[in-house]
Amino acid sequence: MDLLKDISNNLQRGDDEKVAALTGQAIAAKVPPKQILDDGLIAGMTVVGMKFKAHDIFLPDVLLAAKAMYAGLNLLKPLLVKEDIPAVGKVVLGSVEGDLHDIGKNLVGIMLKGAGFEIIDLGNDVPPERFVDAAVKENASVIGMSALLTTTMSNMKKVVDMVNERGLTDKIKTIVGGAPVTSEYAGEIGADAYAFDGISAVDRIKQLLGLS
Ligand code: B12
Repeated sequence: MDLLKDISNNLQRGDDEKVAALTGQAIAAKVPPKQILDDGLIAGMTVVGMKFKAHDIFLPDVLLAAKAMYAGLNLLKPLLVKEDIPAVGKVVLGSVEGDLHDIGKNLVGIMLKGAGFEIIDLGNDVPPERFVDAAVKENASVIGMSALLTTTMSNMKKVVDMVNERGLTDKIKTIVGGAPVTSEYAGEIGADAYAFDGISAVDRIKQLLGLS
């Protein structure tokens, strides 16, 4: 669809105003929010990632693209999150220490909220003990960790180890995700689950909590 291609192209150009306007148009035209997200915003960000990797564009371009992504995401958020659903469980969510990438983590939070979970979002660059302390304080049953850098992935293990050391494994389950993370890696560090994206995160967490 042309409109979604326009969203993707303008996101790649980092034009947040255009992305917001086009996302608004797509919503008004009743394009399903998930399609706007996948075929417009995420499609655009995928190209940005490839161009950045190939050194065709540079960090400031990626920052502008991220700003444009949020301009669209903020409009989609209320449509992806259904209000007034009784909470089915509490999830503490954050990007691990050293990692400032938060778009994927926020998307996972939106999907989980949409499925009725209560989200305690700790933001990005979250030290291991903050994850565990917050989960205990909030009586959360799941800690979700995001990492986009191969250099920060190992901080996920610190959280998993801390949950073990404090004897919390019966109460708190861990799930990991982010572009460089795999289910093999999750197994290696002893995390309870891995999910590829927000939708599968909902399924995996429901399984972990025995809700499905
Ligand atoms: C946008 C972006 C940035 C933005 C981030 C803005 C923001 N607010 O998030 C900025 C410009 C700040 C940035 C900075 C840097 N970046 Co950057 N960035 C990207 C880029 C292009 C897109 C990431 C993104 O948002 N994708 C879209 C979202 C929707 O996808 P996602 O994050 O993967 O999330 C999905 C899944 O992974 C999953 N998921 C994510 N989290 C979680 C959590 C759980 C619990 C679960 C279950 C699932 C899950 O679900 C999400 C939804 O589907 C990637 C390229 C790429 N291919 O990933 C590079 C990339 C991640 N960055 C990279 C690099 C190198 C950097 C910098 C070091 C650059 C520099 N020289 O300074 C810095 C590091 C800053 C830091 N300390 O974190 C490299 C990492 C390479 C590596 N092997 O480690 C990448 C891969 C680019 C590349 N190919 O070289 N970056």
